[in-house]
Amino acid sequence: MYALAGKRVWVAGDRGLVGSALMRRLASEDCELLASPRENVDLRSSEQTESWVREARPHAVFVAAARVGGIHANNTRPAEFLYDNLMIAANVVEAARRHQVEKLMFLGSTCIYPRLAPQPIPESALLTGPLEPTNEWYAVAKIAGIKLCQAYRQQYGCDFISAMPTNLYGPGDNFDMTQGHVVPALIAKAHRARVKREKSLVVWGTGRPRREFLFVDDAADALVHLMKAYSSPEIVNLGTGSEVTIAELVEKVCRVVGFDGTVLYDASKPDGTPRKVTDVSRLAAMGWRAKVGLEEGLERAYAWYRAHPTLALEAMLERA
Ligand code: GFB
Repeated sequence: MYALAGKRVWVAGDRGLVGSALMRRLASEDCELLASPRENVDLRSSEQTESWVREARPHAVFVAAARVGGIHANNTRPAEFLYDNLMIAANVVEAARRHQVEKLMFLGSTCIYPRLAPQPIPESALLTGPLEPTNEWYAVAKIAGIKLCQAYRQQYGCDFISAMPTNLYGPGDNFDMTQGHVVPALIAKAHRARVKREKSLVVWGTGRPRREFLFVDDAADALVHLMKAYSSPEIVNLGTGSEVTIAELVEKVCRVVGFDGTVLYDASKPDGTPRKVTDVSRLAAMGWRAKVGLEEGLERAYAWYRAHPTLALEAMLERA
């Protein structure tokens, strides 16, 4: 067991979806929380990362900082998704080694697995086949991050571990209708359609892909659990083990938001990987399982979105 009590814990990416959930979750641990100031510390810079870690001297690090986005963002900004995520992973891992960080948790993603991996996807599927082209740049950077943790453990004895969260959603998400992931984008679209009394809502792709969605506060809880209880080079999936089609997700989002118009599918937009549901037995064997179901999670995400009217307004104005 690794005790967080009395430790300085740095959440890299504390303002993002996962990072902010980690900050909420870690508030109930008896540790000192550190957040690097965005204005002075660009984690793509090795000098700035190194000098922050040298001064802050964290005992433990969660690497939740990343360039992230939905299928369209991934597909259209390959250089940023590859470069930014490679640099963040390399800089944080190396600075952590140099300054004797006791434990580091690197966050990957389930898009690291082959496009046609066996379902539910076991951790052993890593590097067994070609990646999904819409997000291969992000996936390659995340695979490099995993391999850095494994290499630093092997060569330097660093206690660095990696977890692979499935598609996350919840408070603090990016509700941008073009750049965000499917859950926040659909919430924003359905909300706008209801408020503007539009007759229809356009959903990308065929509606047939299957995805697994994990509420972000559940993900943060699992990450803290692993930080305390897990120490191994093997990666660990973070998910619920259950899946829905995008069409089923759309129905649920429309119900939560109160939009009852027509749903149109734009098949000119990519579906991405056909199916992605994780095998969560490794995490379950460590005594952890998800608590928040999809309906409840969608309600909580929508409540957060409505409580942040500037975001709701921006989303409405953006495509108005
Ligand atoms: O969440 P999402 O963008 O990412 O899309 P991925 C999931 C599915 O929802 C795709 C469909 O089949 C989309 O075509 N979809 C329908 C929409 N309507 C929309 C919409 O309005 N917005 C969005 N974004 N999707 C991501 C990767 O893949 O998964 C990332 O690109 C990351 O790298 C993340 O790994 C977890 O699940 O396809």
